[in-house]
Amino acid sequence: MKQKKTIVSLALLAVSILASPDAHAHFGMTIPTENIVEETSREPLKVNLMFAHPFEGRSMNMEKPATAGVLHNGQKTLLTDKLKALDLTMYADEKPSRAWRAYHSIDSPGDYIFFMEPKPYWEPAEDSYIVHYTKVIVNAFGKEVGWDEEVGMKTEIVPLTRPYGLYVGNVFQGVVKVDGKPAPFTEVEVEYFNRGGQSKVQATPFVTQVVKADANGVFTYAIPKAGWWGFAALSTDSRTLERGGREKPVEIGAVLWVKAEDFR
Ligand SMILES: [Cu+2]
Repeated sequence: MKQKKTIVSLALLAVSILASPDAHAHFGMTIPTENIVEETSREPLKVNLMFAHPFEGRSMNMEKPATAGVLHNGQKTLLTDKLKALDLTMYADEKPSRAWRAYHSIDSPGDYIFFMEPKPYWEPAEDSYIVHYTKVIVNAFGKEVGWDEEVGMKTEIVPLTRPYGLYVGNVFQGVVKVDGKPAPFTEVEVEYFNRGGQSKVQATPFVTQVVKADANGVFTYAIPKAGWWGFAALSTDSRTLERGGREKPVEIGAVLWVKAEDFR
């Protein structure tokens, strides 16, 4: 009897190990070279567009995004056609994966919201497609206007906390929206961009922090460490996509990246 139990738990362990490498916590990523611009530069700002497991240090090959763009002073500029393909190694010992880079001149004051809609990514471990509508906000020349505007994506996190100039320990809040309406009780996964793999965890649950939005779609998280943090609010799309003659679900994520710095 005891032996049977051991066999069963070993089998479960094997299943969880097999399933784990790609079962959790994918994040669309939009990481700019800087998120606060105070001086004019001749060089355009670079924004890397990626698809990865930000803490564990594995990135996926990403097809060219369906849409990439920037919202500034109420005006949307599409950058899709000008994206440059990159083979990026984000973590130590990793094979390079296909990522994309957007370039945009930061030449007038106010906030710039960079956003992307990737093409659906097939994830066999979840028997599902994944589409992460991802964005990041860059502040320019001291004018703090625009960060709480909506891009109007299928699903989107609208920040309630100003998403730049954040100290470590600050509480961050945002509203999760789907089709422009608050999405109550949505699960939000939170991950640190563990570039270079410097940070280690005590146990698996530390990799991806999980909070849920409240009845108004508002989630809250206190940022514990300096660096880039991603929030991914996950829902299931009402549409399905066909694969091999079968209809498959589509996980839609509203992803927002913010950067925190130490108080000095
Ligand atoms: Cu993956």
